[in-house]
Amino acid sequence: MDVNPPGQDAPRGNRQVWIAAVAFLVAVLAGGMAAALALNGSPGASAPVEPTAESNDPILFAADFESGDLEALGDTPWNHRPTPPTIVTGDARQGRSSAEYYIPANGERSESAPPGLRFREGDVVVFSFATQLRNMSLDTEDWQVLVQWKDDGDSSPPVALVVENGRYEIGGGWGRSGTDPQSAVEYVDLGPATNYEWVDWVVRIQFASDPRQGSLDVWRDGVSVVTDWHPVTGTLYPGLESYLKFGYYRDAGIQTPSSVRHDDWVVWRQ
Ligand SMILES: [Ca+2]
Repeated sequence: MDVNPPGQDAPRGNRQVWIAAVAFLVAVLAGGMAAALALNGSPGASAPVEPTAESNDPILFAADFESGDLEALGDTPWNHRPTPPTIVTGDARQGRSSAEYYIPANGERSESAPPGLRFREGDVVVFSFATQLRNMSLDTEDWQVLVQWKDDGDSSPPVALVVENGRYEIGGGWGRSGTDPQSAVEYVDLGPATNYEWVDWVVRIQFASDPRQGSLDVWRDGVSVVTDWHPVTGTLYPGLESYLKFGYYRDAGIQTPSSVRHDDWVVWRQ
């Protein structure tokens, strides 16, 4: 490229190029930082704190699995293919016990759907919980789901916390009615997934079928990893309510017997 057009002296031309190069570099760095902040969140954003007795934010659901029974999770045998969750003692995130969702070879799901949790247009709800993967196949593209904010319809959920290719991700949207194509899906990365490591999650969802209104914030181990993300398919599907399902749900073709432990679930409305 000729940086010294005829009639211009070389030193001036070089200086202009150098200044332009620096300006370009600054613009690229600024753009990169903005993009990184969009995905990774602002460093100063702190996670919502669980309501106190004096708070106006009502707690909708809580389960620490210390009582030894799973009654609070409701009775949904259709979610147990083939095994229901069990209470396990030791290596808990909180207290002594947690809930273990186990899937053997050729199994498909072991999930809980706490009764009475319904999410509608305009609801803003915070979900605080901890998960631990155990003996999970991590180097696979086969889908594996830990939490679903599931629509009432037959499609895949608008929002789900998943593990894929050794990473945690959150997103969804496959099968939303009225979306063209209906296979539109969008996930954002939440960092590496490692077996036998407890991870604390806080997920704040503004439920809306309009992508301009529906938004997600996520904190991982107290660090903001997603800030004000608006999935293109919204956080609800039009005309449908959503509910909460958590546990472990995966491609039935996965042969490895593995499990997911959950502990310290608290859900509240903001
Ligand atoms: Ca516990």
